[in-house]
Amino acid sequence: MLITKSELEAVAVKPAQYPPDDRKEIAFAGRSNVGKSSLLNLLTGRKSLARVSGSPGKTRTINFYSVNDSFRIVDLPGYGYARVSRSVTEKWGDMVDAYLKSRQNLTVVVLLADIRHKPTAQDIQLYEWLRAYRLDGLVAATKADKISKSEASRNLRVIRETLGLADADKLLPVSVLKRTGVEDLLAALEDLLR
Ligand SMILES: Nc1nc2c(ncn2[C@@H]2O[C@H](COP(=O)(O)OP(=O)(O)OP(=O)(O)O)[C@@H](O)[C@H]2O)c(=O)[nH]1
Ligand SMILES: [Mg+2]
Repeated sequence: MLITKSELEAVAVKPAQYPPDDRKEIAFAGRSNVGKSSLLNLLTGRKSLARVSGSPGKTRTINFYSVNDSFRIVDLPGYGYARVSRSVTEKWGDMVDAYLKSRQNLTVVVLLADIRHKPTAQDIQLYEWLRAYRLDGLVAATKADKISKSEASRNLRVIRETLGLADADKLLPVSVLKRTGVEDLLAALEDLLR
């Protein structure tokens, strides 16, 4: 799949602000700072379509991007970011929960996990939830440029085991810095959108 057109279509903090559920959506979910917005920019070939930051908690709204006029990629705020007040954190969670639980046209959720770290309890919970709802899921292991090849294959095994991925489940290493893993990810998404 080649992405030839992408644009911000809607920004939402509640369901009334979502665009119509007339086409399939792929959501990017994962911890704050894991690289969701960066990966969106890499896939769409647009450096500053989504805002990226070195400090966690950059994306605070649910951002809907129209892609090729045919489907959407939805950039979600990250979880597990402690430097905001508890009530803000809860609202954040509720906002993402409402999207994940109610969106009829949500087809695929890409869970992003930092290749350097063991998935957290929240990562595990999200992945289990996706399975329970029989949503198509795949996992992208981000920031693959940060470690050596041998370390990467060891860590990919740990991520697989910790999340309880089945052999058929996809775990794809990606690096925004080195621009690697994009084609495999796009091919996997294309399959799941069919
Ligand atoms: N080395 C390296 N850095 C990356 C990569 N992907 C993202 N980053 C950096 O990680 C930081 C966080 O990236 P974002 O894309 O803003 O992360 P996010 O998951 O959208 O974060 P929130 O919006 O807070 O949930 C930025 O400083 C990025 O430049 C990667 O593949 N390699
Ligand atoms: Mg972001």
